[in-house]
Amino acid sequence: MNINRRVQTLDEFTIQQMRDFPQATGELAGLLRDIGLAAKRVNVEVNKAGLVDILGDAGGINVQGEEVKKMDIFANNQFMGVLRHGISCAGIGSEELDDIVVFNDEVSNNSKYVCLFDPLDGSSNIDVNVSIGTIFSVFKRVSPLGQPATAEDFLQPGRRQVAAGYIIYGSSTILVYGTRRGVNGFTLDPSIGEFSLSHPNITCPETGKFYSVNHGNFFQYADGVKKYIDGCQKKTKADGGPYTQRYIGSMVADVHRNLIKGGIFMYPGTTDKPNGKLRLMYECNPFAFILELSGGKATDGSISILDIVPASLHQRTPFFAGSRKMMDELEIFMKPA
Ligand code: P6P
Repeated sequence: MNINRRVQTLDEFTIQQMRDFPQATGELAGLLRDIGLAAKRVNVEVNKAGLVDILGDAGGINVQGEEVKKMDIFANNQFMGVLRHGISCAGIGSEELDDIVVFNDEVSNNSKYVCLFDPLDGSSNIDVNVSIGTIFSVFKRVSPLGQPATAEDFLQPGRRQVAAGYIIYGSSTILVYGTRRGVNGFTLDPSIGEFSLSHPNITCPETGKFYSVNHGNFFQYADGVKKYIDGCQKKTKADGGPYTQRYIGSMVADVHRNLIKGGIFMYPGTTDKPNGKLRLMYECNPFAFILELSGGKATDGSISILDIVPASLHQRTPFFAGSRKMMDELEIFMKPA
């Protein structure tokens, strides 16, 4: 066995991408490396969260009306700090911040991109050692360079993302991101402290056997959703089943499993929350971008997530995403009668 298998680090991979595309300025590559650096710093704290006073509630309530965990704040500050002091990002939007933060210094105002993120998704799982994650979305600015970034730079339809991805802090720590050139996954190698290419050219299987949904809300779902879930439970070997219901309650972990193995993830609207729970700009858009790039699909139940024109930074949307054939079957059930 070749124990010296040449594995590209994230830095080497992004630099190779620049060599392959000489017209690239390197700003996007730099931004992705900045995100990798912040992720390594968050990973250190997540991995020892039980040992330091960083568990539990920070005492605040965020704009979502959710208890803010100390780790949420720490993660938010790591990503915001690295991006503010980099040379590629003019400002950020975050689940943890009521409004966008425009960096407004000479270098940042000349940066081409803005970034949105959920710094620590699934944070309710922090105290019980369930995988959690960071989700990020990158847009090219529409406002003039040299000026501070504006709200319009952020409120763009997801189809205009230039990059998007996530980090899972789990049994291993993996960073997955997609650009128009494809989706690639990098596993953090503790022996060298670098994200190393482990999942080149990720493609979402066209079908699968996992369906992910919170059954506790079943009776609040629309009839088409209930009929589809009912159908999932009745699948036999003859029609591609039997299916398995897997729902971790951590979007990053659930969607990542379905991306790799095939499956469908659903967070439908309910009678209590007609727009569902998940946020469009920094949860649904990034995953929709990655799924469409890798051959999967993501909708709000009627249109592609990527075609939703955002009205506000923290707006929510129903979210259905995964293997194309499973999504196509769901759409048959959801078609208006
Ligand atoms: P529920 C975590 O709080 C989160 O935002 C996602 O990571 C996860 O998929 C979802 O909420 C779980 O929500 O209502 O099923 O507990």
